[in-house]
Parts: sequence; C-alpha cells; structure tokens
Amino acid sequence: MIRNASETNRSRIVLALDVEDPDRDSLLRKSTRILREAAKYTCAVKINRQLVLALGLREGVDTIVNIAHELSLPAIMDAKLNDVGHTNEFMLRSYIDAGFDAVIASPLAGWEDGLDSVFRLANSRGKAVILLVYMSNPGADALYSLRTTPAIGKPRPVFELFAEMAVEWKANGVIVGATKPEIIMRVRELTGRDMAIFSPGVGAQGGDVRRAIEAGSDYLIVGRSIYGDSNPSAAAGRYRDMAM
Ligand code: 3DU
Repeated sequence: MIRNASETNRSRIVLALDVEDPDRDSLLRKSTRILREAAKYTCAVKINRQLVLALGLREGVDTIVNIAHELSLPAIMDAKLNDVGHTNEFMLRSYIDAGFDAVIASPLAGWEDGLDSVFRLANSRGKAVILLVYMSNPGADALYSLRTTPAIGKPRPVFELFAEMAVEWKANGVIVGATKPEIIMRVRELTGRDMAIFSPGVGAQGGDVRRAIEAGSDYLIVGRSIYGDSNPSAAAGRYRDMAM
C-alpha cells in the first residue's frame, strides 16, 4: 500500500502526526486538518502512542486512520512493541482492529515469546512489521553502536545484529535515523535492496534529506517540520520535492 501511495503522490514522505493540544476535540480536529492538507504530498501517516493516549483508539485515533484510508494513505502505528509475546500480541490486535496497516516493533524483545507473536499475527492479518534498527537521537549511539563480543568472530555493533534480525524475521521495513547516513549505508548492505528503510530525523532533528536518500533511505518520516509549519501543505510539498 505504501508503494502505491508513494508512486501516486510521487512522495517518500511519511507524515509523523505528533500534534499536541490539551483539548481532546481540538486535537482531533487539528490532526485531521493537517493530515488532509498534507496528504497529497505524502505516502503514509505515522501515529505515536501519545496520540493514542490523548484520543483513545475508538472514536479517536481510528477516525484518523479512516481518513488516511479515504485519502489512500496507509497508517503506521509507532508502538515500538517491546514486551513479552502475549501482551505484544494483545496490543497489536487492538491496533489492527483500529485499522492500522503496519506497526513498529523494537528488536530488544527478541524472537521467542517476544516478537514471534507479533510477526505471526501481522502475517495472518496481512499487516506489515517495521523493526527499529537505529534511532535518530544523539543518545542512541550508546546502545545501538555498542559492540558485542561473540564467541566466534570479531566484535560487531548491535545495530548490525538488529538489521540481520529484520532480514531473518522477514520484517517489511526497518527504521534507521536520517541523522546517521553512514549507518543507513551499512544497513542497506546488510538488508539488501528489497528492505524498505524508513528514516526519521530530518528537519527538526538536524538530518539532511538528500544525504539520507543518497545513503539508501526509501522513506523519510517527518513530523514537526510539517505539522509545526504555519502552512503544513506547503511544508509537506517542500519535503516531498527535496526527497524526490
Ligand atoms: O523530529 P520530528 O518531529 O520530525 O519527528 C520524528 C518522528 O519520528 C517522531 O514521531 C518520532 O517518534 C519518530 N522517531 C524518531 O524520531 C526517531 C526514531 O529513532 C524513531 C522514531
């Protein structure tokens, strides 16, 4: 679905709809307005747990998901699933029932009784799983670049193991921060051409659109630089053009 939207709108931009407003109705109105205004320059919308907390899934976030679908955009739930199997599965089922097309999961839970249930359920319902491989914030280096000392072979950074897990588990995509073009390049080497690389961190976090795309990102996740602009539609258009 993201490929179709990307081709139709000639866009690699995933709108991160992290809008804030203390008033629930106003938050819902603002979020849907920005989504409608920016839609034609984007290829998907990503929703964080902060919006789920503020709006609830039913008659809240599901309204936004329905609007995304009316606009032919897939909806990604940035749940960063990271728990034991049965609670991951419960959370994912709720998101799927709210209409989401894809979920983001953290590899830290591992496979057995961790993400195995997530992949099983997603596959059975035709949904995508995107694995977090390297975050975009400066503090991420402390863990994601940590070197493991395997019994055999030379030390390797943790993110390389995460990239390999994504391939082994047949993830539909990976997240690698746009602020780290050299890591994007390395992940691309490890995952091959077919894995979709999603990169947050351009604009407000300082990442460069062109460098991320040239390093191998397929999609850029953009939040504040679009929804925080006085003209979200024009801002989305600018990012779309930069990422062509
Ligand atoms: O910095 P922005 O406002 O463009 O938002 C980036 C979005 O991407 C935001 O929704 C955040 O939750 C998400 N994200 C990261 O910023 C970094 C990650 O490693 C993963 C997700």
